[in-house]
Formats: sequence, C-alpha cells, structure tokens
Amino acid sequence: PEERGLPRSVSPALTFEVVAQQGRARTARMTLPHFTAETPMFMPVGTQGSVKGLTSKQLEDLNCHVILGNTYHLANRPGSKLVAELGGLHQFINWKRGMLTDSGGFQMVSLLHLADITEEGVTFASPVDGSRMLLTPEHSIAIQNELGADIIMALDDVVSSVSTSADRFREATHRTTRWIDRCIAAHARPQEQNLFGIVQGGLDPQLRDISIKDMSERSLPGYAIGGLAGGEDKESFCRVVLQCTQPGTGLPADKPRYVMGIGYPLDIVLCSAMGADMFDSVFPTRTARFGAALVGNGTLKLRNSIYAEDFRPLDEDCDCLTCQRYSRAYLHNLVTKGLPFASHLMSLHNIAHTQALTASIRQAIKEQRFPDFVHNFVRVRYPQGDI
Ligand code: PRF
Ligand code: ZN
Repeated sequence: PEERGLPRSVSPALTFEVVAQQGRARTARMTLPHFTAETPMFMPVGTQGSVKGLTSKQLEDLNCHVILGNTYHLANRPGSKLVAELGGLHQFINWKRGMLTDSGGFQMVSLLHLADITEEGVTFASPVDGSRMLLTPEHSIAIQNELGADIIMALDDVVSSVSTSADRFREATHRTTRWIDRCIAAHARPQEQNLFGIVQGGLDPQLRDISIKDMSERSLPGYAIGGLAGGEDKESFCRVVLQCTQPGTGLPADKPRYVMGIGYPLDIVLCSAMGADMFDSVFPTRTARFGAALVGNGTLKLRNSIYAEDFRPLDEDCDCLTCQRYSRAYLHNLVTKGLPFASHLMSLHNIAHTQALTASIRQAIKEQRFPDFVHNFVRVRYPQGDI
C-alpha cells in the first residue's frame, strides 16, 4: 500500500497512518469509529466496564485514548444483550473514546484456572452459579458485537508460554487459526468494529511463523501478539516480538500491532522499540492497590515508614491530580490504613505515569531521538546496570 514514505492502511472502521518512524519504532495515528488514537499507546484495563477506582472523566483527563473492557465479565452480569439494548458499552459506561474488548477465553484459562479447551471452544464453570458454560468463537464474537467496542479480539487458544508440551503448543497454534476463521464468519459488524487476529505459537519460532503467516493472510485491520507476559525470560520475550515485527516476514508493517498483557514501563519501551503499537495491562492499577507508585527511577512502596514525614509529591514532574494535591506523607497514611481513597489516588498517578511514558515515546520518535530516549530511560531507571 505504501508507495514511498510511511506505512498506511485503510479498513472500513480503522485507518492506520504512521506519522514518524525510527528503526522499527513508529508513531502512528489510528482512527477508530469513536476516536483518533495515537500510538504507541497504553490501554488501561477495566474488567467490569470501568477502570477500577477511576471515572471516565478522569480517564479522559489522563489522556487515555482507548480503554479495555472484558467480554466475559460483562457477558455474565449485566449481560451483553442488556448492554446492547442500552446502546452498547460506550453508552453504558459513558465513555466517548476508543474501546477494545478481549474475547474472554484467556481470562478463564489464565486467571481463573477453571477452563477446559476443546475444538468447540473454552468450557468453564460459571463463577456466578458453578454451571458448565461453553464459550465458542461464535459466542465470543456475538457478545463483542453486542458490546460494540471499536476493536474486538478473536477467541484464541492460549497456553502458558512456560511449562507446556510442544504438542500442546502446536495444537493451540493451529486451533487459533481455525478459530480465527470461525470468528471472521461470525463477525456481524465489520463496518463498525475491527476484529484483530492474535498470533500464538509460544516460544517456538516455527510455530510463530505459521501463526504470523496464517493471520496475515486473513487481511484483518490489526493484529495482536499473544501468549507472552506469562513469566518467560526477557530474551525469549524479545525474540518473539522481534520475529513478529520483522520487516518482510513479520506482521504487515501498515497495520497496528498489539502486544497483549504488557504494562511494565521497561516492557512498553522495549516493545515500542521493536515496532509494537498497543499495550494493555492491569499492572498500573493493580500495583497501585498494593501501595506502589510508579516513578522515573522505579517504584515507591508507600507503606514504608520512610514516607511518613515526606511532604514531597510522588513525582515532582507529574502533573496528575494526586501529585498536584497530595504528599507522600498523606498517601502513606491512607495506604497504611487500607483506605479505598489510597487506591484511587495511586491508580490515578500510575495511569498518568504510564500515559506520560507513551507520550514521551511518541514525541521522541517524532523528533528522531528515540535511541537517546531509550538510553536515558535505562540509565535513570537502572543506574546499577541491573536491568
Ligand atoms: N490472548 C488473549 N488475551 C490476552 C493474551 C492472549 O494471549 C495475553 C497474553 N498472554 C493477555 N491477554 N485473548
Ligand atoms: Zn502523579
């Protein structure tokens, strides 16, 4: 599609335009039905429709372009049919920007350990009443069509990237391809919603290649790299991402690439350097609930009594509400008492920190100084070279 210059692609409900590139790193404008987002971007996770502890207004003020909702949690209660009747998830939670829903299977398999995967779909015991439920590719897409997010994810066969047999990985890779075809056939709203395919294949380069090829052939509006962020070592992790972003043999350069489950600042920087565009994780909000604040040189564990009389903000350079109004001493007090307000203020800061990181990545790529940015990031965060 690109003649000369930068990659660009147009799908019925998504336009992806690379604005600047340096090495494999790129910054792009991604136009979705509800919002034009800038990449690389981080998408906070709101399992129950809202990001834990934050309002949609606050997420807007934090410069979040797309948030992530989970199919499965909403499908059960209140039910996707009801959400559809109320005008979709955007209306339901009053969020006017981009939204992405995950297909639901991964959450059952990896988080709840309740699932059993067969060719038909993912079977699990309902957390509501314990009854057996089957989530098929068709069912997942039907639910996501009802929720109405800008980007919907294929149901994939995810196995943990450590501790599983080679045969199981082979089966999962090919099954994910069979399921993408069932997802594409079931997708009833391709003009309004973008179905992304997910590359699987564990840490095996041959399986990853098969999956990259299978997905690319389907000409979807975007692609995800799945099966990572499950405890594999950094080198294996980087090898897989690099393979998926390899010019010519990786995923198409003119389509968005989403690494699923990534939220540590270092991983966001690394994946951006490797040519990935989108990330999501519960990390900033989860770690906030444990009393840890993300700052330039690591994390502050606010439980620690060294903060009891520290009247500085969490981060002098942060312009979030928490840093503008409250001190470490005050937050230490809230955190040690286990007050919900502590989680709220800490989540706000941690999302602001993560959004500021992606904004500075975009800026550095635009100004063609991304390598310097990476060096500086590593030097500040890992002064002992203990990366
Ligand atoms: N697949 C889906 N959702 C995910 C992942 C995946 O592989 C990951 C990474 N393991 C996070 N969320 N559908
Ligand atoms: Zn802050």
